[in-house]
Amino acid sequence: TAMATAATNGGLTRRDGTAAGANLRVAIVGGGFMAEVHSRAARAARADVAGIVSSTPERSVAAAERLGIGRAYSSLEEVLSDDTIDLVHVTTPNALHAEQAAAVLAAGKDVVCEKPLATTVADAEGLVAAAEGRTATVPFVYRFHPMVREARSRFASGEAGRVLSINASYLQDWLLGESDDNWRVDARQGGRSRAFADIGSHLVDLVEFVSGDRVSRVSATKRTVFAERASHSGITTEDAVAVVVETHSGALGTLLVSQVAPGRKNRLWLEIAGSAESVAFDQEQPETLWIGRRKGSLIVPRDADQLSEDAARLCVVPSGHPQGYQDAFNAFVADTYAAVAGESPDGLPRFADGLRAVRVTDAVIDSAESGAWVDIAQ
Ligand code: SOE
Repeated sequence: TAMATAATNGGLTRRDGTAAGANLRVAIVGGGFMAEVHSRAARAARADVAGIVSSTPERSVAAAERLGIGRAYSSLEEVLSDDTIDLVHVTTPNALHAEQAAAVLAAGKDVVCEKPLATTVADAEGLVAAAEGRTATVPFVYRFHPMVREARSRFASGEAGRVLSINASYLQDWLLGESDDNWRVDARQGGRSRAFADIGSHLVDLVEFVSGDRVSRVSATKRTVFAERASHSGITTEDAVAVVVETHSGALGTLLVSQVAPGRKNRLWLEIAGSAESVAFDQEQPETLWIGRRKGSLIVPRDADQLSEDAARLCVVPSGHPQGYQDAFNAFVADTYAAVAGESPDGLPRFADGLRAVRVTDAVIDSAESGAWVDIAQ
């Protein structure tokens, strides 16, 4: 059935039943949680996940075994000189992204590079230039929830009216304890910003994607709750940051980002008030959308028959059969591979979008450090 085809193709519902990755051979750089998520998505799109390289040859072998990948490369250079590899997924710590993605592009291959695309604006700009003529994408995967597309359609069609205000937050608790530690807290590995670069980048991307509006300036305050953790001391990266934003259309908004909020695991939530209706999406409850009205607010379930075409396209299983994070990831990777095949999927986050998030992140940290409003280039 059509639904079965859609499910095996990940999010990409090609009407002729072909899989977006069917002719692609891909490699993965990195051996952590994200390598696993990327490899599942690549396989869902039926790419050949041919090899993997991690931080040491031993770790590469372990990752290849764990993920059932045929070849463990001993270095990135070895991947890049393998002419049979078409595309590389970069899933390493932040500070390595720019150099590795640039090397992939220089080797004439397409690339998926994890966010934040780079730890400096200059590096991100360099990558956008280097990606000219190639497929180069960044996993802002929350764009691939059907109900996010539905929210976006309501602003794009004018149904929600013009954007008046934005209330959004992204809360997690995995760094709540002093003993919780991770490479991300270290500015040398994660970059100057931590919470905002790591999850605020998703939040801003999604707010702009849904509203169709862009942040024009920010005023931010940040906190490092723990300057000492198990294996790091003198930590300078932020655990939490609060931002007031203004948009090009004149809307106002607030963004709260924290990795020390008890009970919140991955709670990306946004509510955008349009002049006709409000629209609210919660990443932990991705199967519904709240539509707020002065009279008759309602909760819209994910039911392909009732949704915009863009949202319906991403429904891989029928209403009542929950889909979620990995499905969104699969759809992102399937659309990336479709772009490699010459298609132009709507809403595919490319390196320019990665640069945009790096610019906003930099402005947020500049503002938090100076105490002043900071403008963001359009
Ligand atoms: C950890 O904070 C993390 O895995 C982020 O790095 C991801 O971007 C986000 O999707 C979930 O949380």
